[in-house]
Order: sequence, then structure tokens, then C-alpha cells
Amino acid sequence: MKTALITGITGQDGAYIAEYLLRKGYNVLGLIRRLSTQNIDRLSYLKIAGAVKLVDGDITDLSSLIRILKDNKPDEVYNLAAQSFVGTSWQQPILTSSVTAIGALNVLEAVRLTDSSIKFYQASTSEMFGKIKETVQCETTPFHPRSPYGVSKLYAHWMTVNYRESFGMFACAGILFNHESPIRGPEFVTRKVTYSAARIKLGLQDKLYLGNIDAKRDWGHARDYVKAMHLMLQRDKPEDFVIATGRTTSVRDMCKIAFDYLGLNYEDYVKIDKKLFRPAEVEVLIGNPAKAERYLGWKAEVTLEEMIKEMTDADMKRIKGDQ
Ligand code: NAP
Ligand code: F7E
Repeated sequence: MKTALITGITGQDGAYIAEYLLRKGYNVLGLIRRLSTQNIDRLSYLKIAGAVKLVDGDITDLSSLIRILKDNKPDEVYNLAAQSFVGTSWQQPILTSSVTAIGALNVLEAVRLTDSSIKFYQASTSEMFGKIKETVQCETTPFHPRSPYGVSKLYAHWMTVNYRESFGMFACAGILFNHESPIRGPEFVTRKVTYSAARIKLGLQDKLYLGNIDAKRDWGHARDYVKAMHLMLQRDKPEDFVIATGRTTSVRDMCKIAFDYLGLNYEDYVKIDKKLFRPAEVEVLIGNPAKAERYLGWKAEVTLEEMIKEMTDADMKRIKGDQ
């Protein structure tokens, strides 16, 4: 039985990959930071809270990482922990860099110092492409991050490459484009839209305020994307992969999909709030997943329409449950 350590297990992807690895027969460990309230809602939502072993630590604390690796001897480490909200990264750039950039280096160092044969996955991101240099982005597209989050992720990405090249570690980065689900954080735009559309339908809200609705993203489903993380660590050779659907959609059109599903016209409810625009925007992203298709046999399965429907249904159910 293989053992996997997941940092960020309480987040969206951490919960889905834990579910996926448990189904594959893994012993799943999750790093959990000390908080004054318990934060396992996503694990409970997927009904796996009792099936994973939670271990205390923080990716900004190298000694806790070394202790966990020594005590538990995992075969694979998935570094998913981060301050992952782009908007907050301008408000808290130093915290974002400490966690998202240096935190990843701490995990790499802990692996190198403890047992450098442990396979390591880094959660890299399409935000590293930022002000895009090619219309469709792939593994060789040059980077130009546009936020403290993107810059921090680029540092972690290059450290992953560097540890692979310097120490021969099995370290890979998945460059994942946006992926969402019913357990996406409510601050991200898809979930903000599905949650608000459901509240509007139920008469609990009048308007939805958004920022730049002309921005375009390549949106997939988190449940599909975590499979690619695992596949990358099962190969003989560590390499980096773009994980995307190959389709891009504007925030405006994503709103239309969600409101149409509920029989509403989004133009009657969506209003623009200039305060929600970002200091520097990533206008458009669209990934080319050809390398992942060829070498991992991976392909996105869930369409944006199917995912928005699943998210909206889940939000409707939650809101009705709260009433
Ligand atoms: P998420 O829901 O925001 O989850 C982030 C996780 O990191 C949470 O479990 C959080 O714990 C944990 N964390 C934050 N600071 C920590 C610290 N100092 N020590 C230990 N854990 C800490 O993010 P996600 O959407 O699942 O994304 C997973 C990873 O993929 C992130 O690295 C993200 O940047 C990256 N990524 C995401 C996407 C996407 O579209 N979702 C695309 C590309 C890359 P708490 O619950 O305690 O806050
Ligand atoms: O914004 C625009 C916003 O916050 C998407 C993270 O998982 O994916 C995510 O980052 C777009 C942007 O995601 C609102 O300006 C308009 O252009 O949902 P988001 P993100 O910034 O793309 C990448 C791949 C990651 O790695 C990150 O960790 O939507 N937008 N109006 C808005 N966005 C938000 N959040 N809220 C609005 O009101």
C-alpha cells in the first residue's frame, strides 16, 4: 500500500485528490495547520473525513515538514497548499510569497533532507503565463506573471525544476488551468456566480456585483484535474505538464450559462463594480493539453456547462438546507 502526503488537504483539490487516492487504495495523510476552529468541511462533503490521517504542520515551518516526513515515510508528496486567491495576493503580498513561494521550497527541502527518493508534485498554475506570449499556452510558452500570486508560483515552479535538475529528485509541476467544483471557494468567480444565481432564483438576493467580465478563462472540473496530478507521479521520468481543456470562455458567457440554467436573464442581475477590477489583469488564458493527452492519456471529461449545472444544483441544495 502506497502512502501519500497532501499539503492543502482542506482545500478544493486536496479533498478531491484525497478521495481519488483513497479509491486507489492509498494510505492518505493530510497536512493540517492549527486553527481555532476545525476546517474539514470539504472532506466531510466528500464523506472521507474519517478515512484520512490528519497531521499537524504548516508549510512555512520546515521543522514540522521534516518531522511529518520522518514519522510517516510517504512515497508521494502533493504540494497543494498555497494562499491561492489572486485578489488577496495584492492585499497580502508578503504572506502570499511566504506561503506560496517559500512554503513550496520548504516542502522540497524537507523531501531532499529526509528522503530524496520521495516523488514530489508541485501545484503550478496558468497564472504564470499572465500577460500571454502565445495565443494558446503550452509547456514551452514563456511566462509573464501579473500578480504577487503568479510571481510566487513561478518561483515555486522554477525551484521544482531546479531540484529535479540539481539533485535528480522526482519533482514535477502540473501547470493547471482554472478548475472548479461544488467545493470551490466562494470568492472565486464561478462559485460566486453559481451561489448568487441560486440565491437570486430563490428571491434572497437582487443583484450580483462582478469586476472584469470580459476576462476569459479555460475552465475544467477539479475532479478531472486531480487525476492528472497522480498520473504525473506514476511515470518513469519526472516532467511538467499543462492540464487544460483547450476551450476558453468569458466570465460574461459563464454567467449566461449559469443564469440560463435557472431560467433567468443574467443581464437583469449582473452589475459591474469597478472596485472588483484587479490592479493588473490576466485577460485571457487557453491551454493546449496535447502533451498530457499523449504521455499521460489524460483528457478533460466534464464540460463547462455540466460543471456549472453541478455547482448550481449543489448551491441550490445548500441554500435550501440553510433556510
Ligand atoms: P484552496 O482551495 O485555496 O486550498 C488551499 C489549501 O492550502 C488549503 O487547504 C489551505 O488550508 C492550505 N494552506 C494555506 N496556507 C497554508 C500553510 N501555511 N500551511 C499549510 N497549508 C496551508 O486551493 P485549490 O483551488 O484547492 O488549489 C490547490 C493548489 O493548486 C493551490 O496551490 C493553488 O494555488 C493551485 N492551483 C489551483 C488552481 C485552481 O484553479 N483551483 C489552478 C492552478 C493551480 P486552510 O484550509 O487551513 O486555509
Ligand atoms: O477569477 C474575473 C477575474 O478569482 C477569474 C485560482 O484558482 O485560477 C484561479 O485564479 C477571472 C479573473 O480565478 C470577478 O478578474 C470578474 O479575470 O475565479 P478567479 P483566477 O484569478 O483566474 C488560477 C489558475 C489559480 O492558480 C488561482 O489559484 O474572473 N472576475 N469579476 C472576478 N473574479 C472574482 N474572483 N470575483 C469577481 O467578482
